[in-house]
Amino acid sequence: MSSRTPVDVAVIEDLFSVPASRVAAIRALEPLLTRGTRVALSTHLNADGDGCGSEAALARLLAQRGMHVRIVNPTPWPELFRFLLGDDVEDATARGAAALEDIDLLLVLDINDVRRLGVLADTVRSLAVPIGVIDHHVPGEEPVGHVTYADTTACATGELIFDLARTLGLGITPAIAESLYCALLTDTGGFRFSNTSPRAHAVAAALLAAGVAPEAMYRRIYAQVKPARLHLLREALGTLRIDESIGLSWISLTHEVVQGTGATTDDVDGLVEHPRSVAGTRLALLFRDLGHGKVKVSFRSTGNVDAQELARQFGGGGHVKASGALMAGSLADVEGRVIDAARAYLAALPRRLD
Ligand SMILES: [Mn+2]
Repeated sequence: MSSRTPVDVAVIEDLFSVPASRVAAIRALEPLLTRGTRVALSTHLNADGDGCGSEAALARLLAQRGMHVRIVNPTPWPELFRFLLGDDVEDATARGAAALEDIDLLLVLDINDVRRLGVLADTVRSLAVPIGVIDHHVPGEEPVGHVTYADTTACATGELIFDLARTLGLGITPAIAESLYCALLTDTGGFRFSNTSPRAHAVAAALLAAGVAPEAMYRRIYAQVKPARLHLLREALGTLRIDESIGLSWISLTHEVVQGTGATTDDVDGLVEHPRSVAGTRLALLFRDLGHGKVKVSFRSTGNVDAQELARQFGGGGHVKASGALMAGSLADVEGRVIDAARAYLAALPRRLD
């Protein structure tokens, strides 16, 4: 785009209208959304902010049409997104597949692969009622729906739910707006990822106009760090070593530190992103002493550095940019061996950061 070419105002205004292909898909789904219908909403294993937000919003929208709605997920509703469920939304997840027995319709959100429905998959495969899918992913190996309303250009499934509400003339209440904002906010990484389209912001603008308080949403979703995680981070950063000459950064955690801070494995897992974020780093390492003569090593790389190739030297593996290995020995011993190998590997590799 040339910096001297002005943007057509009509293009900007178009951002607020529902794309024609979506209107057609919504009209195909509409005959299933009738008064008195018992509908279950489901989403993938370990529902994320988009899955939960889309369900919480759609449950309320379909209730406006006089439908009887329940949520039936393969795994429990995450505590982080509990605030999206009010007294007006029924979560029947605890009843398992039995909660699907008497439904007239199933709507699957934010996935199109029956295998990602986990414990519900077999029941869903044998359901005799219509199944609709609302999703923004490329379909998986075992697509599930009879009627599909999908668009991979949508930043989140929540954007598609918003368009459904607009097309069917349903009201965006403050609770619905919050749920959809949660969907957009989390799936775009706080409006930072490449799916942060102009329309993502247009829909977010409409949701703010409908009453969402952005700071409150930020605090509820992102300002939820447990003190143990920060204590662990302080200890971890105290061990940070950086070799700028070859682009290698690493941190090490003793068994005592992890135990002493009360941190969980989840807390430890993301720590390697800190050495990885150091400017000029090509390879980041995290050493974690498990306390029984074993050390877990995480390898994270950028550019042309193959973390997997290095991890394989130590009996590990994974992906090109993210790998791991479980090694026998003391922390100091394992650290020495891996750092030596990493230095040799990086020294032989031309520098390319992209
Ligand atoms: Mn999504």
